[in-house]
Amino acid sequence: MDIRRLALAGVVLLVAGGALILLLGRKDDAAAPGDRHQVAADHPPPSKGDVTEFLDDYNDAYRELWTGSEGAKWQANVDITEANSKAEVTATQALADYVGSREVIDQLQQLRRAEDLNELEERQLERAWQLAANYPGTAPATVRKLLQFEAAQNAMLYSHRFVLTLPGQEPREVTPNELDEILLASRDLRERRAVWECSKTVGPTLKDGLAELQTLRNAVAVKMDFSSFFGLQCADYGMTSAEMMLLMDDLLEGMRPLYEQLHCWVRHELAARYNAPDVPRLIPAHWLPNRWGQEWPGVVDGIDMDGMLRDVSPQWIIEQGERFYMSLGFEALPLTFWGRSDLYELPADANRRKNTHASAWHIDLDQDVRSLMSVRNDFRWFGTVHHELGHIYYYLSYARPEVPPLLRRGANRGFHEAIGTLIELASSQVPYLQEIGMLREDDAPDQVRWLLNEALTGPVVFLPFACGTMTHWEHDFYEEELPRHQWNVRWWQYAAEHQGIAPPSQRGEDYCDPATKTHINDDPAQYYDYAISYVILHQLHRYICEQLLQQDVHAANYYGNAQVGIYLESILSAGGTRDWNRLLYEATGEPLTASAMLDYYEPLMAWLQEQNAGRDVGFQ
Ligand code: X8Z
Ligand code: ZN
Repeated sequence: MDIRRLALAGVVLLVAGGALILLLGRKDDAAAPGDRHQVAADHPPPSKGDVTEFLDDYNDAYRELWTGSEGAKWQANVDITEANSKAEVTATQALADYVGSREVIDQLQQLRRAEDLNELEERQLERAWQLAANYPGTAPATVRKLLQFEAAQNAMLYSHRFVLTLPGQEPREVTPNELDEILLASRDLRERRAVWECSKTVGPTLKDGLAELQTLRNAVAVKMDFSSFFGLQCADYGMTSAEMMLLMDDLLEGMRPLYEQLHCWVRHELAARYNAPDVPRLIPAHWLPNRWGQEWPGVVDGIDMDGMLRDVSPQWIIEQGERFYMSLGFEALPLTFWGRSDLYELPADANRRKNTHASAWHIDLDQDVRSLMSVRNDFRWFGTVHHELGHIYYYLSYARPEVPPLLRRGANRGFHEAIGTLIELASSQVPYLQEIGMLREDDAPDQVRWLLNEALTGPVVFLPFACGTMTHWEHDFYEEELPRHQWNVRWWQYAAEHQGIAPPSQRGEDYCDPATKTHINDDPAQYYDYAISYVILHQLHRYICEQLLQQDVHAANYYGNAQVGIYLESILSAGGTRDWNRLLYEATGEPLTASAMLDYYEPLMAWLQEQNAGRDVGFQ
C-alpha cells in the first residue's frame, strides 16, 4: 500500500469516525428548528412505549403516503403530461405534509431524548428526522414551491425535442439514444460536433428553473440549520460538506497518475483517428463517445463490445440480467415487474414522452418494483440493465418484516449504486461472457487491452467527472450559491481541471451545460454516490474473488455461485438497519478504502507509460 492509499484510508477512517460521532451526537446538536431545547426541557423523557407507538403509526403512514407519491411520480415519468405532473405534486405534497409536519417534528424532538433505545429505533428516528429536514413543515410555502418546480423541471427536461441537423442533411428529430449512437460510432468531426451541440440544446430551457431550485433547495436546508442543500445531502452519510469534498479530492488524487497516462494515450489515439493536425492538450468534448465525457467506450481497437450483442434483442439482455441474479440464488423477478415496468425505447415521433434516463423504482416499499429504461441491444445498455437490476434486487431483499419501511433503503446511497455496478463488472468479465456464449471460447482477448477498455468505461475515467466536475460544481452551486452568470464558466473550468476536456468552442452563459446532466435537476447534490459506489464495489469484488472464489479479480466468474449470492444477500437484506461503516467493515474486513480499486487498474500503468514514452503526459 503506498502513501497515497494509506492517506485515503486514514482520511476515510477519520471521516467514518466523524460520521459515527455525528450520528450519535445528533440527539443534542443536529439541525433543528430554534425552539427545540425549549420543547425538550418542558417534558419528562419519553418512554420506550411512546417510541414504539410513534414508530408504528409513522411507518404505516409513511408507507401509504410514499406509495401514493411514488406511484404518481412514476406516472409523471412514463407519460409526461401536465395532468400527470399536477398529480405528482399533489401526492408528493401529501407525503411532505406528513413527514415534515410541525407535529411530527415536535414528537421527534421529544422522542429522540428517550433512553434505552435500541439501534433499530435510533436509526428510524434519525431517518424520520432527515425526512423532516427535507420537507420542513416550518417552511410550507417554500416546500410547496419546491415540489412544483421539481416536477416542472423534470417535465421540461424530458419533453425537450432534440432536432439534429447533420452537414448536408435536413433537420430531424432524434432520441437521446440516437445521439449517443452517433457519438460512439462517427469518425466525422463535423458530424460529431453537430450531435454534441444538439445534445446541449436542452440546457438553456432549464436555466430559469434551475435558478429557482437552487434558491428553494438551499432555503429548505438552511431552515434546518444545514450549511446548504449540499450539506443536507452529505448528512445522509453522517458527513459534512467539507468532509465529503476531502474524500472526493483524495479519490481524485489517488487516481490522477493513472488518469493522466490514460488521457495522454487517448488524446493521441483520437487525434490519429480523426486525422487532427495536432494533438490537443485538452480533449475536445465532441471527440469523446459520451455527451459529458464520463465514459470513453469504443476507443480501444480490437475490442468490439457492441458486436457481442448485435444479434440479441433488448428483452434478451434484461432476461439475461435476471438469469445472472437468479444464478446466485436470488428469486425470479415478480411478474408485476414485467407488467408494470417501461423498459424499451420510444421512437422520436411517439405520442408520449418519457424520462429516457434509466431508473429503478420501489413503488410500495414491498413487491411492487419497476424499472424505467430505454434498452437497446448495445453494451452500454447491457451494463445499465445489470445496474438497475441491482437496485431492484436490493429493494426486494430488504422488503421483509424485520426491516421497517423507514429503513427500506441502502446501507447508504453509495451502497445502493454499488450492487448493480458490481454485477455489471462481474458480467463484463471474460470467463462469464464465454460461459454464456457472448464471447467464443477461442477468443482470448489481449488482457491489457481488455483492462484498458474497463478503465475507459469504469472508474478511471468516471471519477474525474463524478468527484471532479459534477461534485465540485454542485458543491459551489449550493454552498457558494454560485451566481447564474458563472454557471457555465465554472463547469468548463472544472471539466478542464479534472477531466482534461474542453468544449469545441467558447460556451458562454447563454448555454447551461451542467443542466443537460439529468442529476443536476432531479437527483441533486448526490452524484458523489456513484464515486463512492466504485470504491465500495471494488472492496466487495476483491473480497468475493479472494475469499469466496479464489479467482483473479480480473477474470472471475460469479455466475451460478450460491456462496456469492448468500454473501450479497447478507448485505442487501440489512437495508438501512445498520451503520454503513460497520457493515462495510464486517463485510470486507476493512474501512472504506480506494486500495482495491487502485490495485485493480495498477497493471495498466507500466503499459501506458511505455506507450506514452517521450510524450508530455499531464494536461494542465
Ligand atoms: O444514473 C445512473 C444510473 C441510474 S441510478 C443509470 N448512473 C450515473 C449516470 O448515468 O450518470 C450510473 C452511472 C452514473
Ligand atoms: Zn443507480
